[in-house]
Amino acid sequence: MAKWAMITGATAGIGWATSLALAGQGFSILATGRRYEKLQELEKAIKAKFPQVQVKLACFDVSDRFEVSEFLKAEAALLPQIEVLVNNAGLAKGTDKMHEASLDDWETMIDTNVKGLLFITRGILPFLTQKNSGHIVNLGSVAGRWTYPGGGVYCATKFAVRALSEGLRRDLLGTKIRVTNIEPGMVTTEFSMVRFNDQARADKVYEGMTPLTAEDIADTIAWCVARPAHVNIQELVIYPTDQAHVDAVARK
Ligand code: NDP
Ligand code: 8X3
Repeated sequence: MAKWAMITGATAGIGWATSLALAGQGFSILATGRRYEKLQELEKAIKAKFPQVQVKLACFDVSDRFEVSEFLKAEAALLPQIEVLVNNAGLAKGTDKMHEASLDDWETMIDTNVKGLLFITRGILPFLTQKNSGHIVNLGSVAGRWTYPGGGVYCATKFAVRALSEGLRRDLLGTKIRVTNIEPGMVTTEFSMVRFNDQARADKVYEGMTPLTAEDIADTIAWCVARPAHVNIQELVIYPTDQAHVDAVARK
């Protein structure tokens, strides 16, 4: 039977690259996101490189409980075959100070990065516990270990991802299910454009330095997944060489 990997937020960046990387390891890919045309482009890219790989697309919002439950119902036949879940869908909105920031931005980050991850995990995990195997890879961040000005709420959501990853490992102790929290520093994706909604401001984030690429993170995720079943990479902090800390970046 095919082994499936489900990747949330596969329409761009790390999720897109991870879908390709796991397809390269022979996984069938269940790719999800809100932009259907991007999912279709991803399917074409996977099929062009790995024609034998099966691909399924599911378009929904991870932060919407109703949409998640409709997805779980629609894919009920496939869910027992999921072996790897990559909880990648996530975002930052703004870098305003807490006394000035938008409540909408806060809600979007908390609903997506924390509640979305929980809705998906709660939906998929029973299938993993039932067969006593599987691997959940969460996208945390260095922002889940250290804070920076204007990042408080985004950081809080990624601190939560770290706590949830640890909590999952505690609850799953004694099973064969692995839980990994990947914690990257600066990666060039659509992330900064989504955060600022301003291309010039987004470009400035990476000015004069060499950030990580989505493929760097995808390779790392694929490596974690490919470790022998008795090896669980629990947490992994990955910075670009030009970044020593959340707020320490070497620029030319
Ligand atoms: P991108 O903006 O390139 O990709 C984010 C993905 O998340 C998109 O596919 C987007 O798809 C999806 N997404 C966002 N909101 C929702 C939602 N409500 N429902 C479903 N899908 C959603 O960013 P990255 O690839 O950089 O980010 C991926 C993860 O990595 C995030 O969790 C981010 O916090 C984390 N991260 C990123 C870092 C960076 O520097 N880039 C560093 C550390 C961690 P769509 O819009 O189609 O729904
Ligand atoms: C994204 C990395 O430093 O912009 O999680 O918060 S950072």
